[in-house]
Amino acid sequence: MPYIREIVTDGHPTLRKVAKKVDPKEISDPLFQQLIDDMFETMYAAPGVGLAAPQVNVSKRLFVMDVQDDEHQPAVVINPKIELAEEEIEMTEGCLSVPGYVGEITRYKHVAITGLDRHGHKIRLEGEGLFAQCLQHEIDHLNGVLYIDKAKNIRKPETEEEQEIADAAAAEATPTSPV
Ligand code: GNR
Ligand code: NI
Repeated sequence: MPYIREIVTDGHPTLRKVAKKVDPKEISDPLFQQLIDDMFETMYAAPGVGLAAPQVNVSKRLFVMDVQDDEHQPAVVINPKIELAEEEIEMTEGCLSVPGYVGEITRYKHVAITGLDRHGHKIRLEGEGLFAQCLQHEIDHLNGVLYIDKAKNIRKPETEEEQEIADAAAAEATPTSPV
């Protein structure tokens, strides 16, 4: 049975490590499958739209994601690689490992990544908006990077929408208009 794992927060050394590539032979291991199930359970309980393994103190290159829109299904991505990144925009962001804060960060609007699914099969994911933002956020975690390293105007949330992002709830992040 899946269980909710503890999410570590800023200051924990695992969040600052470059996570190790997963050996494809490990994917079929029941303990690895359990990790994936537990990561989904933990992400939904938080609630969050994504969760990277280092956030549950496992320094391996995988994350789970569910942005809960009509276009994208829940996904686990192992050993992700960014294949395409287009058009920089500023977005409001939060993180389960930095609870209670939001900030403005420059992200690519449109990205595509490849990686392996839970069966070890190659997958490719592509999208925009929160989906693209979340992919970049989770890959940053695998490289020991937190959004607060790159963001500006890190603050306690001031609006209900910012509050939802700070809670890392599944709030559609709004691009800040340059006008
Ligand atoms: O749940 C989350 N919401 C979110 C909102 C805006 C930008 C990024 C995110 S990711 C976050 C979950 C998390 O911390 N994943 O690592
Ligand atoms: Ni995060």
